[in-house]
Amino acid sequence: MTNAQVAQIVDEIADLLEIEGENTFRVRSYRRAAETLTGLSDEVEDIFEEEGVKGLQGLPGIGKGIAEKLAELLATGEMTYHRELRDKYPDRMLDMLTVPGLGPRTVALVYEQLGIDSVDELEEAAQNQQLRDLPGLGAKSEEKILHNIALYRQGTERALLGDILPVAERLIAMLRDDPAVIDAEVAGSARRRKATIGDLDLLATSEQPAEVCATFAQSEELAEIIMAGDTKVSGLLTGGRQVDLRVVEPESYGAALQYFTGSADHNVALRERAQKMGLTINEYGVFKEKGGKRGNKVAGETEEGVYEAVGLPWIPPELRERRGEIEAAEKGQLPDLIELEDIRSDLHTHTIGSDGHNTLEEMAEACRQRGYEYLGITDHSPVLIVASGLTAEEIKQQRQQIDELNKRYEDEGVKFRILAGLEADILTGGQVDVPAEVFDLLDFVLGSVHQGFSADADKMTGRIITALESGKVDILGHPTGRLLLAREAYGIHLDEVIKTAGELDMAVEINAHPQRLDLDDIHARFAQDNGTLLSINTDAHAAEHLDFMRYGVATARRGWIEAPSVINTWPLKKLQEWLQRRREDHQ
Ligand code: DGT
Ligand code: CA
Ligand code: CA
Ligand code: ZN
Repeated sequence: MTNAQVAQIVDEIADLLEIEGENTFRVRSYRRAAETLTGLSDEVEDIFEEEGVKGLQGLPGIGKGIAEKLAELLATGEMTYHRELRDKYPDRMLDMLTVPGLGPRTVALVYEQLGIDSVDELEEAAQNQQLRDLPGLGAKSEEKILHNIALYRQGTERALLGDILPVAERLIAMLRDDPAVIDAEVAGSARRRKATIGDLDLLATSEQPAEVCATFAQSEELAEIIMAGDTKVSGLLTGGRQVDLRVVEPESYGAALQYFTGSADHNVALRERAQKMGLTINEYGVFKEKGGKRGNKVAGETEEGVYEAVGLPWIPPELRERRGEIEAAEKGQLPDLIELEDIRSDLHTHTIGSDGHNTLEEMAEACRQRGYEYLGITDHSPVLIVASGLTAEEIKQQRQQIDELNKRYEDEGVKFRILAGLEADILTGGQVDVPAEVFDLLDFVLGSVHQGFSADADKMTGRIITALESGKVDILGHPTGRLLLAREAYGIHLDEVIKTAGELDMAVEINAHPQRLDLDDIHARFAQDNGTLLSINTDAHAAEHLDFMRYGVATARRGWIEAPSVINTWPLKKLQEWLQRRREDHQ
């Protein structure tokens, strides 16, 4: 258990006691304990392991009673006292406490006076003006509660990386513009480029932290301030997502960046390694232990220095998930990760020919602006009428248009080409929706499933493998059909599909659309380990969607992917040879 998790349980006890109307002294003792745990630089788990209950009792604000309860929690993963308190109230009542600005006293009040035990009921009561007559509340508070419930609703789920990262980068640019700021970085899961983000963590370094915090708290990007201190500001973005800014001194900036980038699991592993070397590592720096006491600081200013102090090269944030990165770093075997600059084309794009917003020429122009060497157009196939799939006749026309444009590029000496592709539906029987008379006209086919999602995993797997074995598909598009935060992946034996694709020398897509990121990092890594080729594509339905490429590359990096595994990092000639070979093999 992380300190944060333990602290959260202790804080919840304080909430529950307050709801119960316990005396403020007891409530405060739990709050203090939670604060101590949150601010602790060592792991409470480690302290308990090494020094037992005594070690816990030695922490500021933690007496015998709380220490014993913590010991039970750390030893068994559960705390009887907490569970018994929790069992007295429905879970949804505790949800009420996560509404911004709603504290235990108000929750207890509406529960006792009106029997309200959920956010829904509270909202209804506020709308019906039933709260204004309660002691200490008024018409203003009803309005505020309704406003905060709206924020709570928007902010409950995780957010897409694609929605958060642009905001994060704006905030970082704003911080760097502040003359009091020396440097600033995104931290947490956003820096690790996880597909979804719980809350946004930002870090800045300055000699005047309080000034930086005050300026930041006034920013228009923040819809609400939860907490504004001298070294930390917590607030809500418009949309309700929480953002935490921490401001540290330059001498511990690297250590803080390392610590707050996480993941918590990676940090635990790094700390264990440090311990074996007689070092202590926390958000302030790396320290030599002297006779059990913390001694000299050996690193902290830079992140590189922190890793160097424990005998490791710097590890890219995307790898920090405790998936073998520390062992690889130790052996000098970190992957040479793919970068956005390695991408030479996008092989899954749409035009106004089917359901896209831009013309062929506009898409090509946008790709040229992004420095690409070629572009694959993949409008939908005939069967997908809802997305205006192309008829065989329209496919022929598009081929002609592409030839004309390519001719023009050639005449003008422009080093850019368009490939005629098709996003062919994989039908419920595993047939690939490519009209026979146009198959030879196409440079490549991307096969995707768009219907029959409810089939069981065996059926879906069989259907996709039949399609792959037909030899008509070169790239398997968005292999699981997942829509992050909206739709689960369909049932599929993905490892089997990836292996089959590998055996057939096909590529499997990492769809870069922020709502898909499909394959995910784990399966992308499985593909590469298995020798199966990948293709990172945006599925752009408009020119600006081409910028989603960065999220696909981020997912690939989280999956340890190196550029040669990804076919659209290859020069056009190499890609064409690969496609040619595939055609010949299947004749
Ligand atoms: P999220 O917000 O759920 O998308 O994921 P993170 O990774 O951003 O997690 P968050 O915001 O709770 O914490 C940010 C980083 O701070 C986390 O990646 C590692 C570090 N951290 C937070 N609490 C603890 C803790 O109790 N122990 C350790 N070792 N690290 C922690
Ligand atoms: Ca976070
Ligand atoms: Ca956080
Ligand atoms: Zn598509």
